Amino acid sequence: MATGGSRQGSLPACRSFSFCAKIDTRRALHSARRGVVLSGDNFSPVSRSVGKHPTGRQNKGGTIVRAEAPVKKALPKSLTPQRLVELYRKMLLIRHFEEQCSPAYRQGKMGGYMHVYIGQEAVATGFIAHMRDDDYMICSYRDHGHALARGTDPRPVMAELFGRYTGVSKGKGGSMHLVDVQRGFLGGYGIVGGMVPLAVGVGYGIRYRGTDQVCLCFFGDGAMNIGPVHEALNMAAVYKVPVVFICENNRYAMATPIEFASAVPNLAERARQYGMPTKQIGGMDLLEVYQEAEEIIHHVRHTPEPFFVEVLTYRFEGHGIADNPTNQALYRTKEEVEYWRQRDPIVSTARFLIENGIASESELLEWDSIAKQQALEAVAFADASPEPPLEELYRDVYTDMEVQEWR
Ligand SMILES: Cc1ncc(C[n+]2csc(CCOP(=O)(O)OP(=O)(O)O)c2C)c(N)n1
Repeated sequence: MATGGSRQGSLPACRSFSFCAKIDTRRALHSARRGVVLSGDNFSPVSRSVGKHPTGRQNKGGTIVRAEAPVKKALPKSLTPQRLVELYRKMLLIRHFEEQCSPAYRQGKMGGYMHVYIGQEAVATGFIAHMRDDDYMICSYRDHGHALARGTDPRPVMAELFGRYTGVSKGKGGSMHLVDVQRGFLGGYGIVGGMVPLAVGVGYGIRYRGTDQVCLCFFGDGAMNIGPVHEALNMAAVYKVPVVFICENNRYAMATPIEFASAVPNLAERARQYGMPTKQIGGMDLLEVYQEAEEIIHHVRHTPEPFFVEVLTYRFEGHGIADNPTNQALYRTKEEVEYWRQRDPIVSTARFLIENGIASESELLEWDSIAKQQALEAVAFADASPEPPLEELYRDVYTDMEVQEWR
């Protein structure tokens, strides 16, 4: 892999940070030249208040306490430079894919609703990197990143968003119901917390068969106020199922800051009461997520027992496609969003690659344009794909399962 060879001439006249906000690779290169520090200190408080809750609580944005040491900046032992590049390119693909989603939705190409994962890419990428081919995963409606991180082809993913027959769920699921059973991706789910009891069932199945597979279960902080999630966590610990519960705490459930909805906003602390190991980790730095995920998944695979990990992250966009900037201003400030944008996982990984001589500026730009091209191809594929035929309407509604012997 080439190192150092910069391609100054190909960079835009990128004078202001905001100009570069959407073009992450360029933003990273720009900030690298300016010497801006974009990582470390992930979770220091954001010291302002936005809204006031009827209970009198204020959204101070800063009550989350980091339990762990700040970002590690060395390459984890098990992570080769080549593998890091692969993961970086995965994050780029997720980002570019989702940047194509909002305009497509606004052009009326997608039905239903749509939530993007922009800002949280390091979480899915860092955890899924440790999945074996025969492992399982399941997640919420913010599922595009998880599918792409698992290696699902972006074209059928986009086609699913467009409601086309070539989509991963034959166009019948849409954005919130991606699935790729061949890769052990058991689906995105629109019911908040709904995937958690299902993951316990999957974990129980693994225990029953006696294999050393694991199931990764991704859900948001809002799910921690859903009753069945707590029943499921309790059962998981009682039955010692090999499930990693990954709570992606992006601080908001729609427009509700976590402090308004959770009496104990430290969710790892809450989950600790279920008698399983828990940990709170940073979710904006790919290297940190990767390293922590490796240890956690290894533990669950070999112990086996469940593990609850709260990953502190942030979504840069609104809750969903209808959550516009005017609405967002009611519950969070531009400064808060900018604070987290400064910790953009794509930007900090790009800087790591450059500063450690793993990639050159021209390589970063090339990978960026390849990822964008893949996203555009996915849109073109979806556009050109047929709609499901009418007779598909009732197919797959109930399974045509043959009764087989168990085990
Ligand atoms: C059981 C249930 N209650 C309410 C809703 C409406 N709803 C959709 S998303 C959402 C917020 C969930 O927030 P969180 O779990 O933190 O996930 P995030 O959107 O932050 O990823 C709510 C309340 C729902 N889909 N399901």
